[in-house]
This record gives sequence, C-alpha cells and structure tokens, in this order.
Amino acid sequence: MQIVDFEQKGRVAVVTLNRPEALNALNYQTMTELSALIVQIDRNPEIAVTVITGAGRAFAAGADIKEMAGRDVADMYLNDYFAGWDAFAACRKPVIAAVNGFALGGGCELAMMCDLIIASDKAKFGQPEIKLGVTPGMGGSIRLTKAIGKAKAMDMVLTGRMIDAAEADRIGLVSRVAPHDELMTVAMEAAETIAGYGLPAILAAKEMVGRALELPTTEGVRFERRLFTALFATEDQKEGMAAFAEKRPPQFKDR
Ligand code: CO8
Repeated sequence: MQIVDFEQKGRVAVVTLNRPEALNALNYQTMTELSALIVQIDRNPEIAVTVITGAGRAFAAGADIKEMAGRDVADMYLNDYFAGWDAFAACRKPVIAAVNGFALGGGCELAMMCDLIIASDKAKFGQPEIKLGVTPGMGGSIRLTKAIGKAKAMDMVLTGRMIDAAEADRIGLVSRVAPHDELMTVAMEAAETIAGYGLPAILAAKEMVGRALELPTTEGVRFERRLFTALFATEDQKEGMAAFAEKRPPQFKDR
C-alpha cells in the first residue's frame, strides 16, 4: 500500500505522509516514495511549489525505529541506507513543511530539508536520537546548528528534549506558527503566493539563499550577482518591471 499521498492544486503539489498509525515514522518505503515523487515534481513544469504535511497527530516521529533496530553497519553504511533523503533535499523548487504535530528525529530533519517550516501551534520538535543510543543522522546536526545556533542545537541534541511551536518560533527554527485548524490554509496561502511568481526567479531565490549557508560572504555576493544578472535574460524580468511601471499585475510565463 502506498504511504505518500500526492495531490496537485494549481501550481502547488500537496504531499501527505500517510502512515498515522506509526506517527508517519520514516521507513524505507516512505523515503523511496517521497524521493521519487519529489524528482517528478522537480521535473514537472506545471508545479512550482510543494507543501508537505503529515496525516494524523504527527508530521513524522522520526526514522522508523522498528525497521532500523536490527540493522548492522554493513546495511546502514555500505548500502547507504538513507541516501534517498539526499534526493529530497536536492529539489530545486521550494518545499514548505506544514508541521501538524510531532517532528522528531528524522521528522525534524525532514522539516529542516524544506525551505519554509510553517508549524501548527500544537507542533513539537526534537532530536531525541540520543535516547536511542545514536545521534541525528539525516542532517540534523548541521541544519539545526545553522538554523538556531550552537547553544540551542546542543541543548536539543544532547538532552533530546522536545520544544513546542512557540519556542521553535522564538529561536528561529520555524518561519511561522499558525493555529492548528488553519495550518493548511496558511501553508497553502504561502505556497500560492510563491507559485504566483515566475519559476526562473523562484528557483534562483531558493538557490541563492541555500548557498548563503555554505559560501563565504564575498563568494555568496558574487553568486547572487551572477544569478541576479542572469535573470535579466528572462521575459519575466521584462514583464515584472513593465507591469510595475504600468501599475498592473504581472503575467509571468516562467520564461
Ligand atoms: N519509529 C517507529 N514507530 C514509531 C515511531 C518511530 N520513530 N514513533 C512512534 N511510533 C509508533 C509507536 O511504536 C506506536 O506504535 P504501536 O501502536 O504499534 O505501539 C505508534 O507509533 C504510536 O506511538 P506511541 O504509542 O508511542 O504514541 P505516544 O503519544 O505515546 O508518544 C511519541 C508519541 C512521544 C512521539 C513517541 O511515539 C516517541 O517517542 N516516538 C519516537 C520518537 C523518536 O525517538 N524519534 C527519533 C527516531 S531515530 C531517528 O529519527 C534517526 C534519524 C536519522 C537516521 C538516519 C541514519 C542514516
């Protein structure tokens, strides 16, 4: 049975992790379905933005502990057991995590692979792997530290404590917090706003902010300038600026 649901609403893909009985724990099947889906979304010219959420009371309560428990080093390391997540993180189009509940371990790490995290006021975030005798393994140590800094990242990774949406907002882990019942409305509004712009600028914006976390400032500024300059070769740039001058809404063509 399929675990990851997909629905297209205009230029927005809505992806739902649908294994609520296991709190959407991320097993091999989830990773395989989700990474294949995101590759298709990336290639689909009709889709500009993805919203990912979870069915039930969790976004995802981490990697599937029951599935992982019996594995040995050869399985985990030689078979690069979690490599599918790299495909998810490599998506060039914006992905919004609409975090509806628990985002723990790999679930928190999945949310951090996304570009915006919009959290329900009932959401809970944590990196509790230390309680299982391991550590974050899907990018949490680096993405969490870059997102919230050493002091808070050490606190979460070493104690394994859960934080609520208000704290996640205060420390900069999430972009916005929405009342639980309005989560998908708020996430879809954000997605539709982005999807209303031209894809060349959307892709460039995502790429340059992503690279900002990895490049020294001088290189980052140069990288930004190259992409900014390249956008002057697009019809969307001509249209966007003409529409401003003519006081009308722009009609972007993704060209
Ligand atoms: N894996 C498998 N099953 C899970 C998981 C999980 N991560 N989380 C919950 N479940 C299952 C439970 O076993 C339970 O199933 P069953 O009904 O068959 O017993 C069902 O979901 C409901 O869960 P609970 O009964 O426990 O619900 P509670 O409300 O009592 O508790 C909690 C909710 C607090 C979220 C609790 O379920 C919990 O602590 N879950 C585990 C959280 C966790 O430790 N996550 C980290 C996992 S490790 C990880 O993510 C590593 C990522 C990096 C790997 C990359 C390696 C390269």
